[in-house]
Amino acid sequence: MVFPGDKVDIDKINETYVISHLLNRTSILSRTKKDSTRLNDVGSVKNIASNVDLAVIVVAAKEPPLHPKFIDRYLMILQNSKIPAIICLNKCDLKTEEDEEVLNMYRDLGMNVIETSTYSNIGIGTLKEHLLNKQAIFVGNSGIGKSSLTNAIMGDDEIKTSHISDKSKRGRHTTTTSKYYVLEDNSSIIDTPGIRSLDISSFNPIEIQDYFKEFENWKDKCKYNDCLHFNEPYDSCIVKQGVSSGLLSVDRYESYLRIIGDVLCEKDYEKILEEVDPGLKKLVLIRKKLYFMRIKKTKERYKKEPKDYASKKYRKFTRYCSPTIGWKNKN
Ligand SMILES: Nc1nc2c(ncn2[C@@H]2O[C@H](COP(=O)(O)OP(=O)(O)OP(=O)(O)O)[C@@H](O)[C@H]2O)c(=O)[nH]1
Ligand SMILES: [Mg+2]
Ligand SMILES: [Zn+2]
Repeated sequence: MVFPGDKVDIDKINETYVISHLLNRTSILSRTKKDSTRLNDVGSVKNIASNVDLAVIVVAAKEPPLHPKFIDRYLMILQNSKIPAIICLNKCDLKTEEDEEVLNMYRDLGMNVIETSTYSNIGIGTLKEHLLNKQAIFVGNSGIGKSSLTNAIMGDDEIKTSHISDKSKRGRHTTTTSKYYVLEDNSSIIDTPGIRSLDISSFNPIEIQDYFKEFENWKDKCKYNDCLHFNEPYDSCIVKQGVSSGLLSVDRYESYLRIIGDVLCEKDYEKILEEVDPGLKKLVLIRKKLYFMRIKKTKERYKKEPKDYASKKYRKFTRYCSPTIGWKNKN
């Protein structure tokens, strides 16, 4: 089977091009079993793209509010597949101070973070520069503007985009299959459908902390070398002490606990949180409360303001280019 980004040899037989040979892949990005989308393919392993040089993890300001939990699973999967990643905050026209805090945390971790707005035409040139001579992929939840960004970069307005579902603010899965677009200068973009939750249950619990770079200088000082930094005695765990003292981010720690909950299959996040020391748990819950207050504020704003974006009509067709077939219009 071929996937977006595959490189192939083709033969021309009677005016028809056929794939004669699939070249070796340098990388393959897959979603594993339990990832859920609306598309009912839960339970299957699905390859998303091949030979990806750069993944752009697209997140959006405000809808819903930005939280590391939307980024960290992607970072784990990409790092595991050895695919370099950058973070792109789209809808920066809606950016709040809290969003800026989250972004700065990733900047401090050495990540490349850019900000874009397809509405205000901000950062599109910068994003385009990152894509130069790369086979790039846009990944992220539904409704955050991956297709809108692809439109903006391609300089046309033909890719189907949609408005956020009013009730859930979750987006509606407008893009249903990955599509490959060729830019000039040996560059290309693979626009992917939004994934609601990424399955990371195949990761080993003790490995999770390796994806939390800021834990690096702390974790070796924990008393137990298999410390998972949640239900071990507080005195023995330097990571937990780091979070309590404000030197490590509570939001990232919360994201870490969620991932640990997923990986230790029998436990969910709530159960994990029950086992965390009361003081630390309180700290996490306060942040969570603040997060939900921001969601409430966003919802109220949507009630008050006219939904100009809702009137946007669905585009009639999408145009895509397959590396093997060429340009095609699709109804
Ligand atoms: N405020 C604001 N809204 C934007 C921006 N870019 C896109 N949107 C809106 O966000 C909504 C979702 O955009 P899409 O491009 O369809 O999102 P997507 O990530 O491709 O969604 P899926 O295909 O479902 O994964 C649309 O209503 C866009 O108009 C932006 O820069 N600012
Ligand atoms: Mg889309
Ligand atoms: Zn520890």
